[in-house]
Amino acid sequence: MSRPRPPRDVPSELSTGRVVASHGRELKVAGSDGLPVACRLHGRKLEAVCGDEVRWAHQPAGDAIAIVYEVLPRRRTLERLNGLGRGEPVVANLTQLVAVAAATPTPDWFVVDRYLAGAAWAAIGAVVAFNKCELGVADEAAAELAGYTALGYPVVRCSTRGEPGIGALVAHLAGATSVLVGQSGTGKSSLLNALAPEARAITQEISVATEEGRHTTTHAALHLLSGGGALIDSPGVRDYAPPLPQIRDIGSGFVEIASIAAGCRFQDCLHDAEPGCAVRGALASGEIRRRRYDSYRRLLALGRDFDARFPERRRPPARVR
Ligand SMILES: Nc1nc2c(ncn2[C@@H]2O[C@H](COP(=O)(O)OP(=O)(O)OP(=O)(O)O)[C@@H](O)[C@H]2O)c(=O)[nH]1
Ligand SMILES: [Mg+2]
Ligand SMILES: [Zn+2]
Repeated sequence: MSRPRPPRDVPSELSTGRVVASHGRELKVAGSDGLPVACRLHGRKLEAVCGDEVRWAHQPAGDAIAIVYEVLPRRRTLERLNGLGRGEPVVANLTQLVAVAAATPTPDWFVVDRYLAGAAWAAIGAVVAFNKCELGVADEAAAELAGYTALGYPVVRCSTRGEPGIGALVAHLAGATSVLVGQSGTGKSSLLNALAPEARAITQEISVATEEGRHTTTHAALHLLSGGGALIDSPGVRDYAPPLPQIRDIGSGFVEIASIAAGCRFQDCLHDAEPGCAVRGALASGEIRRRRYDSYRRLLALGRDFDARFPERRRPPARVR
């Protein structure tokens, strides 16, 4: 899709800024002085998400709402898969994604895997954070975290209420533009408040009845960190899927599968039921973790389902520009 051209009636002097909050057509844009300005998107074709760089100007009549005329090209964008099988931007111009799980609610590691795969496909760095550690870390969670460490992902244990604190997370955020993602109620907004106290993000106890978060955060918001870098808080999810590549490339979102796949008998092996599959061999020997392989198989099934429903997905996308 081509980027909409700037409209004709644009003021000659535009400022450049970054979207720090987006509510549909209404945005908050921080300029070079860091102060947020209330803005509205010009024209229906423009779309902006938190983290976007935009060009904007005050209205001549002195209207309190300024106008965003242009959204600059995005670099690394976190996207989610929409119902039509396409990617929809969630936050733009990131360097790093922090997948947050916690002692409570019960972690859904498949969600973590899908964020990590999505980060890999979008060339965004990824960190796994395990919050509420002052409550203790169950054996199952400790095994999953050790699994991510073995794959080379930085794993950070943290707590906003006690030991081990947030120091290890601070070290990973310095200088980066990061987004906190994960299930509702894992403490993303609480971590943001601990890291950038002026953020004053709303937080809420998880439900006693369902032991799930209450989906307290409804819009992504960006805050500057005193140690340099920026942190974006995002709404918690029940589930997440990134836009999927062609199904033969889904294994590239799983580092252990990608590194072993070269040993498969067939170059286009999907590590499903093919003979001579090195990945399934590694699964049998315990070199690849069963839960991660299951995670891969779930994404493969999702890819096949989308291929059946949207045949155009099977063709590599036409090159734009
Ligand atoms: N025990 C414990 N509770 C925490 C910790 N961090 C946050 N919480 C609590 O967990 C609950 C959920 O925290 P939030 O920060 O609202 O969670 P969230 O991930 O932003 O949730 P959504 O916005 O719904 O995605 C709140 O009651 C927090 O006080 C922690 O380190 N330990
Ligand atoms: Mg929140
Ligand atoms: Zn294979």
